Amino acid sequence: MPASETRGKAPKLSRQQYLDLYYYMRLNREVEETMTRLFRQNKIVGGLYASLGQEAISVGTAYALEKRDWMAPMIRNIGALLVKGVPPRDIFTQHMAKYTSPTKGKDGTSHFGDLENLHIVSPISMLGDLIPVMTGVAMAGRYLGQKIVSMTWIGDGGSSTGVFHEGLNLAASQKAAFVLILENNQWAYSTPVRRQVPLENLADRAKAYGISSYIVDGNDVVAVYTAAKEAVERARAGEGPILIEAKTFRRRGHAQHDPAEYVPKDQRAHWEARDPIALYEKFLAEEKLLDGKGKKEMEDNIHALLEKEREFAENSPMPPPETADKGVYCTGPECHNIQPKWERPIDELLPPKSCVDPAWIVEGFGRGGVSSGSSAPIHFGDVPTAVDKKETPPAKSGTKPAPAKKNAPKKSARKDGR
Ligand SMILES: Cc1ncc(C[n+]2csc(CCOP(=O)(O)OP(=O)(O)O)c2C)c(N)n1
Ligand SMILES: [Mg+2]
Repeated sequence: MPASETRGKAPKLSRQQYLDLYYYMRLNREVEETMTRLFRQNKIVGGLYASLGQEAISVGTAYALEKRDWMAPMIRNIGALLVKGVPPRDIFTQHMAKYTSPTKGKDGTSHFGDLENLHIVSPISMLGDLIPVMTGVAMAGRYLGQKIVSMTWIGDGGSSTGVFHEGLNLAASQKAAFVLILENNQWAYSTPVRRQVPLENLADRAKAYGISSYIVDGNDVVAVYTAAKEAVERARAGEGPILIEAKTFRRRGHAQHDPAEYVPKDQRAHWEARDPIALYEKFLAEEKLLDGKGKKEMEDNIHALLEKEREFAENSPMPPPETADKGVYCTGPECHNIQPKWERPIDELLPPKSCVDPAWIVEGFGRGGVSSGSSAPIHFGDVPTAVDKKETPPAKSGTKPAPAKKNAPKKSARKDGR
């Protein structure tokens, strides 16, 4: 049995939901194709990162969120921005550093958010840093009495940063309603995943924090959505954070400048034959959810929308020079005026109510018990172990008793006598 749970129930999506997933994957791909053309025309100011072949992850996971929920996308999550309601023109103007962009031309990539309406926290370039930030968002939501879930994404490479572990530990110990999507696209820049982490499944990282995890086929949008929906609802119900490893492949280089010639040809061929949009089109046709006419209509709508949005972006002005030093640092209410949205009485948090029922004791803490999955041999100097007591410790529900006797190191094992 792998460390992660397999997803249980069969998906129950309406026809419209199936079509929405298709629409957003197509929109995601077409937005990026439009930006590739703009990049080649030298109209994109910063780097351009592609999520070609990973659209099912951005779309399927973000589609599991409700309007009230919060997310923080990474560079390959344009699909998640679109699902949450960001218009394509914001993505174009932002990458072209136009004055009409969400950051008024201050940034050339996807470093923008919308705290007021869409509940999007701006990406941060430092890999992993969004994990504690979004944990904090989930904790704040609970404090205010909102029933929100927060979500962010991380790559296989980013899952080896220190802050990934610090953040996930914080989320686990706080039981934050937080869902982390680990996009294992096999490469971090030019480093293959197997050369940077000695794990078969990166979902196993969840074991270290005693949290649940899932592994999904990241090229199957229905599988991604189903796992994400289940995780979001479990987190909302108070089960704590959940990690989802979505296995996929980065079909382009790290960014436009990288031809990715280091990728083995057979690996590329394997994944190109598993294009998430082509796979989903086959599914939709087999299930009679979309015919040729419906597909053509959707394509025409997407092309018409993107034509309009691209024209808007191209015709927008660059920022006036005198605005260069404005809006760089938050200066308070004239920058943004965000007030906490209390959804429970503030009284609950004030003494004496807030401190009537402290819970200081965590069951099993400090006794060396295992937290999830397989067991480590217990060898605590100051606590009598099963070996000392010559008995097997009682199993916690869902965990096996520690095989202490067999695996415990022998006291006289060291030849140097230490
Ligand atoms: C803490 C930190 N270290 C290094 C970088 C530089 N950097 C940006 S993206 C990247 C590779 C990330 O690989 P992965 O996490 O697998 O995501 P992918 O690009 O595959 O989506 C690196 C090393 C960074 N932004 N932050
Ligand atoms: Mg990667």
